[in-house]
Formats: sequence, structure tokens, C-alpha cells
Amino acid sequence: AEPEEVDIALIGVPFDGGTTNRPGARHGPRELRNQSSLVRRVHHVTGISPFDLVRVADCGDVATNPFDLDDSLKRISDFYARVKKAGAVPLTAGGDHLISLPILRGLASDGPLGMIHFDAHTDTYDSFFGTSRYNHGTPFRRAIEEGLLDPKRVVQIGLRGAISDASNYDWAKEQGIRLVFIEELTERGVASVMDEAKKIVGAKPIYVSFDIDVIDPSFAPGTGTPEIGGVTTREAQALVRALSGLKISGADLVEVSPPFDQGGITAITGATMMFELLCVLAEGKAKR
Ligand code: HAR
Ligand code: MN
Ligand code: MN
Ligand code: MN
Repeated sequence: AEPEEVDIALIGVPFDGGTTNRPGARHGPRELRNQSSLVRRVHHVTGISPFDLVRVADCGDVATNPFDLDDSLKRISDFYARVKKAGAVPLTAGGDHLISLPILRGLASDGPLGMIHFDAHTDTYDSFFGTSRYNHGTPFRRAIEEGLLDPKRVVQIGLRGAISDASNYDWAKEQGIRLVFIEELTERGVASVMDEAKKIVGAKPIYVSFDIDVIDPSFAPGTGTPEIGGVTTREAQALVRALSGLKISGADLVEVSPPFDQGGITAITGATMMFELLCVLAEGKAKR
């Protein structure tokens, strides 16, 4: 479908040019689409089908260019600017986490967005993996520098793991980002953390970014940088369901990497989480 014809546009961004030691997320959209979760009609808790609330359709993949990073980023941002102009809300299957940067370039034309970001990592490195400033560890550093996000309305949830440079935490804190490490989530629980997150981002538009590596590798091994000690799939569902009521301009699910997805469980987990995101987006869009 064309973005002009839908309320919620499913979009694939099969791009993993955001330099990593374990590429493969370019195959994410294909495997996420192969799972049935996105065609399941009714949410088992609400009994509501997002497909009854709003027009949802797959708008295909954004064509990128693995030989030219700048060209790829521009193709992605141009497409999302068009989606926004059409009045559709994009739900993206990635791709590595760098794609969130050009998506935000396309969506943030009316001023900086807030963000709720689920990830084991902050992705606020200045450069990562050599000297590259544009890779899967840097999208939110660039997005804040470019004025696409208001750091005081950004909450990052699920952080943990071995990091190569702790200064990216310091930088994030200096900007005023609220960092919720996994220990705090375990201690306080999903409801309390999400209540606080919703107060921080407020009633203005936000973006939602879901890196599959926030989920424990026992449920989602197929990703470039698995980190043990992550959230369970039950917690992940509760986290996303708690987004209900927020004004969401777009959401992505990134870093599903099929070459590392023995048994295909990560694609199932990822597609199911996309269905949860779709339900929240559809409910929000139906009210507008
Ligand atoms: N272990 C890595 C480090 O050296 C983690 C950073 C990789 N980034 C991401 N972001 N996967 O989601 O810091
Ligand atoms: Mn991560
Ligand atoms: Mn990430
Ligand atoms: Mn990652």
C-alpha cells in the first residue's frame, strides 16, 4: 500500500550499514514478516483488533544502498517525511539501530520529539566501532545533537551489559536523559517505571524505539549484541502495553538478526512485539 492510503504504515528497513561486528539485521524485515503475529487479528487482553480500529497496511521496504551510507540515510528520511506528510503513523521493522536516526529526521519536522527507548544500550556513543559517527551505537547521540529529540523527554529502559566506554552514560545523563538500568526495573517493576516514564514524556508527541536486545537472549538470541540478564517476554509485553494513552508519532523494532536466530524464536518474539506495538498505535490513532 501507499502511505497516503493508510493510518498505520508497516515499513521494512532492511539496512544494517550501521557498522557492527555481527551484521545480519538487514534480513530482519523478511523474517519478521514471515511470522504470523502481524496478521493475528485480536489482542488477547483487550479483545480488540487493531485492524478494526484503523487502516493498517504493509507499505513495503525502503530501498537503501549498501554501498553508500549517506544515500541510504537520505532515502530513509525522505520516505518517513512522506509518511508523516500523509498523516500516517509508521511502524518499522529494522534493520540495525542506526535506522532510527533517519526515521527521526523524517518525523521530527515540527520540533523535537520525546522518546521511550527499550534497549540494553543507550546508543549515545559519539563514535563506536572505529571512528564512525553513524552506526548502531550512535543514533540517539546524533538525534539529540541534531535537535530531533528533546533529551529531557527521553527515557531509556533496560540498560545493562558490558560497554566499551562508560562516557556514553555520562553524556546521556548530562543531557538530562532518564536512564533506567535493568536492576531498577527489577526492583520497582514495570508499572512503577512506566508511570514515571509517562510523566517524563508527557502529553506531547513521542517516538518509541524497541531494540530486541532489551529482551533476554534466552527469548531473543538472534541479535548482534546479546546481553544476558534482560527482560522476559512477559515483561516486554507489559512494558509496551503500558505505552497506552501516549501520543506516539512512530515506533520501530530493530536489531533482529536472522543469521543468529537459531530456531527462529527471535523472529517470533519480534513479530509478537510488533503486534503489541501495533495495538497501542492503533488505539492512539483511532482516538485522534
Ligand atoms: N557491548 C557493546 C559496547 O562495547 C554494546 C554497544 C552496542 N550497541 C548496541 N546498541 N547494540 O543497541 O559498548
Ligand atoms: Mn542494544
Ligand atoms: Mn540499540
Ligand atoms: Mn543493538
